[in-house]
This record gives sequence, structure tokens and C-alpha cells, in this order.
Amino acid sequence: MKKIRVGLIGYKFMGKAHSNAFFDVDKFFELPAAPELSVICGRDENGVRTAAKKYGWLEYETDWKKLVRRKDIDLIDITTPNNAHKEIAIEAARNGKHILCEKPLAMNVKDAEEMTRAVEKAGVVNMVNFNYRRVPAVALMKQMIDEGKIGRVFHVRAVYLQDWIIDPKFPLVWRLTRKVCGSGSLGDLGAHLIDMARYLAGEFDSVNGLLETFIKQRPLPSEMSGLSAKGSGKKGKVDVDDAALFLVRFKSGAVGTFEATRFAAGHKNNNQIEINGSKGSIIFNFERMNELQYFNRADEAHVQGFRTIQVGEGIHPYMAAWWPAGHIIGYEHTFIHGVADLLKAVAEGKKVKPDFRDGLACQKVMAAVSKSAVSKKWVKV
Ligand code: SOE
Repeated sequence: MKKIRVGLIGYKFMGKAHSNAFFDVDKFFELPAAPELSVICGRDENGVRTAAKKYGWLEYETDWKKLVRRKDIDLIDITTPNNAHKEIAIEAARNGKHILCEKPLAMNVKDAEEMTRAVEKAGVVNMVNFNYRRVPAVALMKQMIDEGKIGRVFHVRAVYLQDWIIDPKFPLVWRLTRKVCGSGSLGDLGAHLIDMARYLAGEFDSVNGLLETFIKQRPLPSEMSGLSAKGSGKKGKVDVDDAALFLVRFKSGAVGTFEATRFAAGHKNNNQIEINGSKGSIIFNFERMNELQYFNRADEAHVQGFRTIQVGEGIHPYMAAWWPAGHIIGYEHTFIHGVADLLKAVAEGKKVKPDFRDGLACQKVMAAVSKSAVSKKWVKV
């Protein structure tokens, strides 16, 4: 069986999710090529050595430049903080590596354009890990919309609600530091909503945005990993948005309301999108990720109502790989579905979505939201 030799850069929260995905994928999906967990890379030697052993990587490396130049590596997976995506992706493309990059693609539109040019010039397979497209329920939502089940789309209503930084004592981690992340809730959570909306309802035409930072100063971190951290005595200014809200006009004529925040007390990872059409509505909520709520206006009046579709049958996207109906799946499975599609595309020399062009389209929407938040006017994407 052909092997696709993977080099993973980053070993914390996303590194763990991606390691698990590459480790599991060919045990559950029939693939034309098997992934080899060749090298995991991180700056801290102790940390990355431990991760290599724990997650099943053959080798570890502390210098990403060496890794992307290795002739015995086919695919580079970037799970670093956002400000490292561009340099690594361009160097990996120059070395003919296929690339998976965590979201958001870049720090800004200019960088995203440069990255897209680099991968397209190199002719390598490229993908951005907007993993919510690969929730079976979201893929089913897309299938139902494409089948015309809800008719003409009028409304897209999307929220991504978390609450992990409400405490003012929560330290200034990299997701709250503009020079590392590029933006706050807009790029971390809003990017997912924008990509899901592009997948389900098409291109954005114009936006009207509002960004808010509720807590202006936080303790500098003494240590951090994923969404947890310890604070030191010194304080730093928060220079990114805590919440991002924006109105949208789609090119299709549909309208949208979007909200991304880390200050919605009680919501841990509540990513919800509802689409209302002329024939009915569909609601997806990640906190009930194995279900869809579906309202069909064609039902007889006396039995009309939102019904729950259990997305667990083999006929549903990706689900044939897993368990009998009703034996549900989780967050980590969305990463496995993504790498299954990526590995298939690499083996067959085909494109896979969302690619860097999709990542660039998302950056353009986010830039328009940020611009609108300053001008307090509608901005064309
Ligand atoms: C933190 O907000 C985070 O880990 C995001 O960075 C991920 O993209 C999202 O899937 C879960 O929340």
C-alpha cells in the first residue's frame, strides 16, 4: 500500500487532535494510501519528544525548516499559532509538500494571498482544517440544501459561543495577542462560522460589523497550553476582540446574522447555524452534533413541527465508517474525516475543499468585518 509520510508541526491542542486523526484514519476508512506518522515537530524538545511517544510518531524534530526540506516527507500539517502559518506553508510549498493548515489560514488577506499563490504555483494539494464542514450533520445539511429541501434561502443565523475567558484573571494567551493570532473571537470562532456559511449558503457580498473587547488588561501568562494557562504578576493590554457580531448580505440575496464570543457564560463550544428557506428550515448545533432539527413546510398542517434527524445511519456522510445507528461520534471524528478526504486527494492527485482559496475568501470576509467595525458602515467583501 502506498504511504503518505506526514510531518506535523505543533503538538499541543491541535497537534493532539491531528495526531489522533492520522493515527486512526486508515483503521476506519478505506484509503488508496496509508498515512505514516513520520515526524512531529515542536520547539521544546522535552515536550515534542513526549508527544512523539504518546501519539505514535516515528521521530521528533525541533526545527521545522529541516522538516519541510526532508525528501522523505510528503505532507506537512501546520497546527502552530496563526503567525507561523505563512512562513511554514510557503517553505513547505517551495519544497513540493502537500499542506494541511489549521484555521484561520493566515494573519491577514495579504498573507493569505501569498500562501495561496505559493501552493498553486507548486501544484500541491492544500487544505484548511475548517473541521465543522466534516461533522456528518453539517455535511447532511449541505446535501439537503443542495437537494432543494428548504428551497430558496432567506436567512443564515450563526453563533459560536464560548465562555473560557470571562474571568479577568485569565491570562493573555496567544489567542488573545494580536501579533500571534491576528484577531480574537473573529478569527478563532467567526472564521468557522464564515466557512460553514460559505459551504452552506454561498459567497458573502457585504458586511456590517461590531467588535468589542470587554476586558482591556490581563495577567501575562507564566505557562499556557490549548485553552488553559497560569498567570504571572505582570499585566498586558488586550489588543483583540472578545466578541464579534456582524450582519451579512450574501450574493444569493439571502441575509445573515453572525455572533462569535468568548463571553457567553454557560456556553462551552456552542457552534450553531440555522438556515431558513422558502420550503423549511434546518438547525445544526454542535452541542448536539449527531442531530439536525428540520422543519418541512410541506408536512400536513396538523403534524407540522421541527423534527430531529438522528445523523447516525450508514447513509449519512462519513457515518458508514463508524458504528450502528444511534452510536454517536464526537469532535475528534471531524478531524479524522478531514484527513481521510485529504489523504484520498493526495493519493489521487485531486483537489480537496476547503482549500487555501477558501481560507483566503474567509480572510477577506474577516477583513471587511474589521474595517466595518471601524467605519461603522457596510463594507463590500
Ligand atoms: C478555541 O476557541 C477553539 O479551540 C478554536 O481554536 C477551535 O478552532 C474550535 O474548534 C474550538 O475552540
